[in-house]
Amino acid sequence: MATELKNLSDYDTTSVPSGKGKKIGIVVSEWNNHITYPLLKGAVETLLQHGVKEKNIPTIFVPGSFELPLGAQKIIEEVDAVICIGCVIKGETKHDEYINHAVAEGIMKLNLKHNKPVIFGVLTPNNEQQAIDRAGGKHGNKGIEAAITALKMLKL
Ligand code: DLZ
Repeated sequence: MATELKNLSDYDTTSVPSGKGKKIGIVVSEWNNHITYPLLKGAVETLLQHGVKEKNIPTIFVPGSFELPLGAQKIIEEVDAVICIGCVIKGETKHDEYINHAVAEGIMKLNLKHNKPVIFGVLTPNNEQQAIDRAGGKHGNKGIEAAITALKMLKL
């Protein structure tokens, strides 16, 4: 998982399956939206670039990352895949651990229950700078990677 000095969003566009005809929903956490909105932008631009039509990218907003699984559950029936976008920055207490574990488990359960890709596009940084680095900074944009993951999983 070492990502130091690597821009994770550099990828070979020809290796990504087309999203033509696919409907991919996005659920975005409003908490830390200076981070989550750039992630959303990265995800949407990538889906469009790979053939998903704008009208086929329904996007909904939830208050915080904890609400991402329920948000995803609300739209999962109407789409082929869901991308969940959030950012939980470590603080003085263990709140981040509780949120991250709950969200990861909630998202995984949705994957298996609905047999559809539900992508964990949630940053779990130790500090603000690590978040910025992954939302269009020196480590790329995790929203782009979440979109690519969705397209690859739809191809399985
Ligand atoms: C409460 C809270 C805190 C302290 N930190 C974050 C965070 O860093 N990132 C995030 O997405 N959400 C945070 N939240 C909000 C929770 O996700 C949730 O919205 C509230 O606990 C209400 O359920």
